Amino acid sequence: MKGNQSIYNLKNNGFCFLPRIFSDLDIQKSRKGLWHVINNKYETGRQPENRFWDPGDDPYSIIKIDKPHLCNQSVWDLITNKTFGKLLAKATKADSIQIWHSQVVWKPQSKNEKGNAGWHRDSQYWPFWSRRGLYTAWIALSNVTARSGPVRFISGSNHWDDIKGMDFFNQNIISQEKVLNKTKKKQKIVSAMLKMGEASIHSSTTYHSSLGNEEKNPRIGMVVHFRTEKARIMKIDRSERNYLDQIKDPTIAPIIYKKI
Ligand SMILES: O=C(O)CCC(=O)C(=O)O
Repeated sequence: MKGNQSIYNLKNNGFCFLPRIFSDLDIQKSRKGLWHVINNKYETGRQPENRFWDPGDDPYSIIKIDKPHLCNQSVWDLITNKTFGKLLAKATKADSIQIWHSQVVWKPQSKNEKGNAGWHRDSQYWPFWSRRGLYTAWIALSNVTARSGPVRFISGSNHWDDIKGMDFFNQNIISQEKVLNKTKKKQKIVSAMLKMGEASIHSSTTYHSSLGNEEKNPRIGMVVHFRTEKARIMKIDRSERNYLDQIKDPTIAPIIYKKI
């Protein structure tokens, strides 16, 4: 990802790339940890928040599990890495970084549309958060190539109005792109081809998606949703309030950087 590190920035493009942060050992341990979580083995005794795939389900389909960092120490250690926290703070010009959510998106070799993640912006799923101060870091736990279904960002889409019909869970990307092309004539799409241990960051309003993995080896992303001190809680109902109460618990929502 070398040359690209300085080309893109969060403010103008809505995404940026970080240099390699994690060691081979970090990667190996967290890949193993995530594989355990995928297979219902929860080393810490804690369950993930949500599972969208279970053993026995289609082995060619995208595997998404929410908050795997609760279930496995190596996954927890990966995302709470101090250097990672510092780099997130530097990229977002923030004084504090709190992880409030995570997911593993593990993409085995895909068949049909089953490996697709539809176009969306993360903020559409988070009505309880302001759009400001909310970001996602995507850590590559495998080498991500053009053929393995990289995350693709639309440059500058962080400044767009909402577009109806976009959704992570809609795997019919062709139909979504018809809508996108009608709404926005010009789009610059940038694929995040990351080496193992590198990461990207995107803002909560950046449109992104990914296509299937045409390679034999899985494409593995550890997705870290974080907030800075600029994030605000919106007017919310009781169930959303209960959900967000988790941010008061450092064993669920660790603060990984604080300026001193
Ligand atoms: O890993 C993917 O393909 C999609 C990830 C995603 O939607 C995200 O990082 O917000």
